[in-house]
Amino acid sequence: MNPPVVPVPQRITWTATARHLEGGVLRVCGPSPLVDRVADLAARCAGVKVLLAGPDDADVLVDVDPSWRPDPACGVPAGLDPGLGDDECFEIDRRTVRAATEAGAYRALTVLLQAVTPDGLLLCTAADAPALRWRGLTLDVARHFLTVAELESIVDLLAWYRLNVLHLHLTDNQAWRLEMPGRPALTPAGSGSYTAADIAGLAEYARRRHITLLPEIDMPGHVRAVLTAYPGLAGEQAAALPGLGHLRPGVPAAVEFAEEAVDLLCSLVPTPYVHVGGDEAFSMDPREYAAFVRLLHRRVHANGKRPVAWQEASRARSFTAGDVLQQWISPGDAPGPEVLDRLPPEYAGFRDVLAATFDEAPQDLPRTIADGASVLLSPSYPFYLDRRYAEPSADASQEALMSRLGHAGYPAERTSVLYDWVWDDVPGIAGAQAALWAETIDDFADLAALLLPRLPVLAELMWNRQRQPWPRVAARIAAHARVWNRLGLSGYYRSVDVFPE
Ligand code: TNX
Repeated sequence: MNPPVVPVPQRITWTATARHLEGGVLRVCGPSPLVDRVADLAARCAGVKVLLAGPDDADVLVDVDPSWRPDPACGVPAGLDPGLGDDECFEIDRRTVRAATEAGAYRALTVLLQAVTPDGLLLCTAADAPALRWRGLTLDVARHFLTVAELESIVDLLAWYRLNVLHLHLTDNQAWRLEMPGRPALTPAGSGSYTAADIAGLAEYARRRHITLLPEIDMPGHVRAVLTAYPGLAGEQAAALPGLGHLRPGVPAAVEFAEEAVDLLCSLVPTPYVHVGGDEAFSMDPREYAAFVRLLHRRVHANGKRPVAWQEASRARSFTAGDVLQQWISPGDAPGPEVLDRLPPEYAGFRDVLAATFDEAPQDLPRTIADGASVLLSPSYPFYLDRRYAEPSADASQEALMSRLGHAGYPAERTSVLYDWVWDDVPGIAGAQAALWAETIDDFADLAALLLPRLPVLAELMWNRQRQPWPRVAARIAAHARVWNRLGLSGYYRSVDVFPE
């Protein structure tokens, strides 16, 4: 049997029986706030009705018992306790769910929702724990704005796949999406932006699904939108750096702006983490870069929060215990001489900075771990979702998509091959995170085509280190197309790896 549960639990045995569900309704006996939250997800993702029930008429009994202990055979989840590391372990014994926390019971109930069929609830015994504690998705809402309703659908999708972090990349060269008091030029009316209340509301929507919202303001590079809105922040560099530009530690107005931005960021969410960017400051002197990262980290710490930052930020040596570095450079990413010797004019003076970004990459992870911080794995291979599919679509009308969508610099890859990736099991890993960059995305259908069907494959890698034969994985994932349709993601790529003709 291969019921469509994704990620597949580490240990699971299906019994050959299903429990008939009266009127198609799943009746759950458990803490009522928990059952309400599961009912919301069930309605939105699957159109399944979940009702709170007493022990006598329940289909499923939930036992949240703090003294319950997970099956050691599932291993101890790797990663720091990030305030999202609530114990997510659980066991299922036919109609009974046991966990030490509501988070664990919620994950178990999402497994059961995926086991509801027209014949009823498929019964199993299962013991499960995530391989990695932090399992996330980075979404680039700077290059392509998403409405709050669209973001809520993405949060539902993450919950469906037992992921637990949504990272919003809110600012970049092309746009700044977060309204900032006293800085109206950053978010002109009609351009698509979020208020602090939008972000707080989304964080609460996510919290109800045991998902942490991680907002990012990217500095000191990737700030063209800021320098265009407030040219005074550029100091002397503006004219010299068309198209690039960064915030400099020696420009008091720039430092003041950065501190305002960090304070705002820290006020947005109740959880411990905020992301302060730090990637690809290619036009910056490395010492100025390090000084700026240090002041960002200091400001986050002063707000009582923990910084997350992109890989190069490791070089500033200001990460402390509990902070998180997001790796992004994959060994294949370093530009060769054919690229470095033919840089576009605005990069011409920065060949060395650019080359060093990649040459120094192998030291970043060990250094961060030695500094006591943790590493979030987002190497572009396999985690960047703006990589083209190497396999065709079963739907001829999607043929043109792969000439338009995805980053031209990354080799295309088959979905089935991405599944084989494994990580080095070194201490200091916080977890892993997929990333959907949006330079090539025009609408929600484009987004769906890059996100699906790959996200569930990556979610499975993060939760479960075991590998099944690909056809079994594909069959489980293919059964979810109706969930994607319900969430407005009907533009998913009809990859022949997942939907064989
Ligand atoms: C690199 S990885 C970026 C993004 C781009 C992405 C395209 C990283 C931290 N920065 O600005 O959107 O590549 O794949």
